[in-house]
This record gives sequence, C-alpha cells and structure tokens, in this order.
Amino acid sequence: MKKLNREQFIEKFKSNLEQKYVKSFEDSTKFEKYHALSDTIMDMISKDWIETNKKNKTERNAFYFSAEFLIGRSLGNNLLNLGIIDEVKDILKELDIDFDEIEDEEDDAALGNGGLGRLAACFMESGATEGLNLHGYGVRYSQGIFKQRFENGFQLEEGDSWVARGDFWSLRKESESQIVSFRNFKVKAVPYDVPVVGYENGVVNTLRLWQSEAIKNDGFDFQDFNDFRYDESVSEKNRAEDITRVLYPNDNIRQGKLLRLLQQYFFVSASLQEIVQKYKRLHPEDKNFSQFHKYHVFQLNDTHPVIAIPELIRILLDEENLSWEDAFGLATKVFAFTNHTVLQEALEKWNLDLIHEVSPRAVDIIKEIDKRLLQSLQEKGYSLEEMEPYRIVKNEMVEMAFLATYVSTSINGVAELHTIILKKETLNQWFKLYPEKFNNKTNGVTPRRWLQYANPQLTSYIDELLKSEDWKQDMTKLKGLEKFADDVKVLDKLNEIKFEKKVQLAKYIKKYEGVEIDPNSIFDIQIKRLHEYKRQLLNALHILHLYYELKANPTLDMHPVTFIFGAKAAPGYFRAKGIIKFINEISKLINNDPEINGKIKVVFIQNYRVSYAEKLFPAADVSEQISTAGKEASGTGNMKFMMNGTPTLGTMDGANVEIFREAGLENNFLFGRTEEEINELANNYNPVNIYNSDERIKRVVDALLKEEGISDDGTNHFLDIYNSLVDPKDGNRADVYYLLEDFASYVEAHKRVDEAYRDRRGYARKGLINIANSGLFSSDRTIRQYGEEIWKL
Ligand code: BZD
Repeated sequence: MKKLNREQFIEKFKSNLEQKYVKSFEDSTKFEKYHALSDTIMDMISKDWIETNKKNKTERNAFYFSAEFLIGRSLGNNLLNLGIIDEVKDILKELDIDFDEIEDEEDDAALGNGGLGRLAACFMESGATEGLNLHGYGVRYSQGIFKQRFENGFQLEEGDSWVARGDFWSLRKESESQIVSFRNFKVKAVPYDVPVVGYENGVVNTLRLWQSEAIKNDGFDFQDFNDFRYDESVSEKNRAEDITRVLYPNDNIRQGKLLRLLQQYFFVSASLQEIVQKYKRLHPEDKNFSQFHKYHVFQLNDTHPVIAIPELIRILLDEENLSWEDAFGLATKVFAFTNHTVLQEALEKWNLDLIHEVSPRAVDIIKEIDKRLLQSLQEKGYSLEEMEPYRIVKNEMVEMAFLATYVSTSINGVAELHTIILKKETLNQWFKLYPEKFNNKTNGVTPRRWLQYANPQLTSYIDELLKSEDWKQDMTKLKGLEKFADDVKVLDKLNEIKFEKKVQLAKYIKKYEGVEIDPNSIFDIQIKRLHEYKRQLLNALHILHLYYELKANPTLDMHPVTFIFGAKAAPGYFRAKGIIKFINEISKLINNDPEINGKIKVVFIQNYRVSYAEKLFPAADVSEQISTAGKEASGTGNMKFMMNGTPTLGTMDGANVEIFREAGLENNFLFGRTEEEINELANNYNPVNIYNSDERIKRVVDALLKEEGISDDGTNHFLDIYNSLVDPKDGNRADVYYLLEDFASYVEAHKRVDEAYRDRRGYARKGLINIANSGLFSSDRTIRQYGEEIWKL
C-alpha cells in the first residue's frame, strides 16, 4: 500500500521547518523537527477530518463525557494509524534523523490519573477505528498529572506544564467558544479540538477539550491597570484560568473540593450548550426538542460528569422554555452511566451548599428529581423505610451515582465480576428497581498503541506466522497462533523477541534511572497507581521475604529476578507515599548487598506514564495483578501485558477473571482468596494471628520497624504501615486489604513462576497462548458493544 508521496512529504516537512522557525533543515533542533513533522501530519489529516465532521451532522452521535483523557504521545500513534509509520521512519533515516530521538521530544498529554483516563483515550481511538460517530468531551488542563521524582527514596511532585513548548495536536476553535455561568461569575470556555485518527480507514473523529479563560479584554482590565490597580487588573484573568489550571491528582478517592466541582460543571455546561446550539441550527423546526434523543446519547465516564444531568434540564427549562415533564423526560432518554469503582471512599457525594456555589439551579433541579423519585416510589407502594436507600439527597449530600443511575437508560460495570458486585452490593437497591438497565461492558485496550506501536517486533512476527494482517482488523483472529504452541522454532523466536524488548528496556532504565539490570533475569513488573487495595505492599513484603531466604541460604536455587515498580501516589496520600519510600529502601538494601550476587534486583522507575508504559509492557515476563479480590473494578494494564505475551500472576479480581478464563489457568499464576471467601472471612479476620503464627510474615512485617538497612528517616511512615497491618488505631480494623491472609499463597505462586521459567520454551508457550486469546480485550470489541447495546448507533 502506497500511502505517501515521499517527495511531497519531505518538501512539506522542510517548508514547515523554514516557515515556523526560519531555519534551514540542517540548523534545526530535534524539537523543531518534531514540531514540523507534527504539523505535516496535521495537514495530511485535515481533509478526512472535515469529511468525518460533515457525515456526523446528519446522523446519531455518541458523546463521551469524561473529566480525564490520558492521551500520552500522539506522533507515533498517528503515524501508525495513517499506515505510514515505517515509511516515515525510512524517510527520516535517509535524512539522517533518528526517529526515536524525534519522538522523545514530545511531552505526554497526561490529562488523567490512571485507568479511567487511559480507558477514555483507548475508547476514542477504537471509536474512530470502528467508524463510530463518537465525540470525546473533556477538560484541557494546563497542568496534567504531576511529574514524579524520587529524592532519598521519597516522592517529590513537580508541575506538568505540558503545553509550555507548544501543543501541536489540537486546534483552537475560538468561534465555537461558550460562556459558562457559575453562581457569581462567568468564564469563557474555548474548545481545543484534538483529531482522533482511525486505523487506516480515513476516519478522523474529534476529542474536544475546553479551556477556561476570562471573557473581557482577555480578562485584563486596562482601566484598573491605568489606575494603578495592578492586582485587580489581572485578578479576573487569573480567576477564570484557575478553573482548568490543573488536574486533580487523586484516583479512586473522593475529593470534596469546590474547584473540582467547578471543573466538572465547567466542561459539561460548555459541552451541552454547544451541542444544544448545534441541534437548534440543524433542526430549527423542532422547537420542543422532541427528536433530540434520536440524535444524541451521552456516556458519563463515572460520576465526574454527572452534573450534566441537572445542567441539561436547566438549559431545556430555563433557556429553551420546555416544561419540567418534557425536560426531565428528555434527560431520562439520553444519558448512560459507567461505574468504575466499588470502593466506598471513592463514590462521589457533593454537599448541596457546594453545588449551590457552582450552580444554584442545579440544586433546585436535583431536589425536584429526588422529590419526584420518592413520590413515584410511594405510588408503587414503598414504605418510608423502603424508600430510604434510594434517596438521592440525604443529610444535604447528593449521591451522584444514585442520580446517574436513576436518570440513565443504562448502567454498566467494567468487568464481569465488577458488574456482579454492583448488582448484588454497591447499587443493589437500584438493580432491584431497574434490573433491565444494568449491563456489563468488560474494558479493553487499543491494540494499535499497546501492541503494534509498542511492540513492532512481535507485530511483524505475528504477521509472518498468520501469513496475513487480518488480525489487525479483528483481534480474535490471533486465535490462529495456538497451532504454533508446540513449535519450538516459534517458541524460540518469541523468546528472542522478548529478550530484545528486555534489552531495550534495560538501556532505557540505565539512561533514566541510572540502574543496571540484567535482561537474562525474570522481569517481574507491577505498574499502576499506588493504592493500598492494589497491594504494592504485598509485592514489597514478598521481595523482602525472598531476600531473607537468600541471606539464610546464599546458594538458594532460583532464577535471578528483577522486580520493577512504577507508580505515582496522590500527593496527599500519606500511606501510599510511605509504601513508595519502603520499596525504595528495600531496593537500596538489596541492590547494594554483594551477597545477593545479582539474584534479586529492585527498581522503582520514576514518573511512570503512558510513554514509559509503552516500553515496559513488551519487556515483561510477569504481570503483577494482585489487588484484593473484589476491589479492582477491571484493570487494563493486565490486558496490555497479556497482548505482549506476559502471563499474569494475579488474584481472581476484575478482568483477571476473564483473562484466566480466556488463556487458561495453566498459562497464568493464580493465587489468593476469592471475593466470596473474603466476604465470608470479613468479621472474623484476625491478621495478628497470622502474624504471630507465620514466622516468615512476622519477619518481614517487623522489618518495617526493626531492619537496620530500612529507614523512613524519622517520618513515621513505616510505623503507620506497620500499624495498618497489625496494630490499627482509633477502632480501625487491621489489614483491611488482606495482605497477610494472601501472603503464603503469593509466595507459593512466585515459586511456581520460578519453576515454570526454567523451562524457557514452556514459558514462551504460556506467553503465546496469552497472545492468542487476548482478542477479547481489544477496546474495538468493547466500543462496538457500547455502540450496539447502549448507544444504538
Ligand atoms: O478505572 C479505574 C479502576 O480502578 C480500574 O479497575 C479500571 O480498570 C479503570 C477503567 O475502568 N478507576 C480509575 O482509574 N479511577 C480514577 O482514576 C479516578 C479519578 C478521579 C476520581 C476518582 C477515580
């Protein structure tokens, strides 16, 4: 397939350079070349972008409302999806430019925390690839997730001014700006459109991110300035820009901050106003919006955009003069809700006073919805007591998940087990009332970024084995790889590719972390946000256990292992930061112990992010997915490892359950209690007994306080962790994530890995079967299900 006119491309690239920087090609920097290359690509997609927009106008459209889109870099992915990545690499080589160096000039667009934000980015890409009319709407934070650095083993945070050097992947659409009215001030919302390129199909969808700015004179009041009131002259500008200044860096924890609610209201209000305006322009005859629901469906990515429900009703009531019945009736037809967590501390509740600060009308409308809900329940014969669990407003607090569930046509969980738990526990009362609304949509990840782009070596080998590239359009075709399961040439080649990716990663880690790691060791990797329920601490305690075993028996027969961690802790999450320090202390202790003889190495990479992840997943031998059963809604990193041929060492949690089912337990390493077993245990769980009766556990837990080489430098972080496991304060329960309960089983699972890895071909076979059965976890499949079953596109 010839997609590129080489001469034209080079011509355009060079003229971009000359025009943007008034420099010759020879004199330009790597960054300038990156910029010119990006602009060349933006030019190339403009026609398709216009065409896609035109087509969407007359059809039904889905709108993905999300406070986060964790995009990462765009250059490589767009080149891949345009089908020109190899050719462009080639051209650059001819020009004596190293593509890897150019692409390293791009900062990640890190407008998200973790899984939820990255899922939104995968969905956008798969939506374009599947040719769906899918529009993303979100926030253009000036500062994305903080940059992480370690100093003396402690996490330090720095700002992430990702646009400082220029954002070349969006277009500012000044003319489509909106005014957002808060209770006591107004701001201008300016859209920045990011193109979402479908995979080799000519589709370019749009991700629209809103930026907050002052309305007048660029917010800068010259009158004030001329009157020597400098402070006042800039204050309005600052106040407006504050709204989208920074992403809140917490995941899976509620934060009841006014600014956060202002952000949420800001982007949904701007989005809905714009969408309603467009509708009126295209359907001037439909004065009462009777057809609106036929053209629109809004997917709410968790509760963060749920304030869109009262906002749409407000627009219809106050601006468009609809009746309550019509406005509310319309709202009940156009929203769908995705839940991403069952952790109680993460479920959003907003105080009515705070909502009033942001939008007084939202308070009226929410109260009216609550009132009418209770009326309707009463009419159905519910007693006061029976009505209680349904109250949307209680003690002046609004349960956002309840509001979303009541109004939406669809409520979905993100993995089979998660949806079961939603139905039987978290939203059980609502499931009883509206069973037909509940459904599961197991997450997926885009195979373009996470397999084809991240692992071109494996990709071309799959092409070779399957003698076709059809699998790139339909990942279930990977199943065809199973017939090579006992072909030693294939298994050896898979090991060879894995080794090459490990060598590449080792170089990268040497460059950025200054640590040498051995690509012949087992790369055992846990990369995800730092959270107690994800149990990085369990991993750490096990490593310490191995270390003590090795100290006691230096000739212990084990294959060398490199344990790799990557994780950011929310800046205010004290215990999570303590766990980072603890792992860094263990790393220092072990890596500097000559007696260990290279048998164990521990590396905590700094500033784990999408672009780092792309190097980690393909190089992994073990995928650590060790959350307490029932706590991880789905997980998506687990799927990225699987696609790259890495067996899972994990619990029966989230989508692990489905991974085990698809690839077989014999090709993975299951351990730990099930969700049911943990529920049974709950009230009788006594971790102190385990601590006292298992010497191995006592030894590693005590290390928190007693090991000489391990210190929290007087910060009390390690005492806090110790207490959380076996000596909780203020009537709290001990070890609420069951680390000690699962410890023995985890140790044993690692032994099975060690054993299995010695049979190098046997291990490659497990990897192969995982790849062959990873088709289910393509976000193409997920987004098709949303499109067919929820959005009815
Ligand atoms: O969403 C995650 C879940 O924890 C994962 O199990 C799941 O795979 C993904 C995608 O469905 N949730 C988050 O990432 N949540 C957040 O990042 C978040 C952010 C702000 C506020 C609350 C949660």
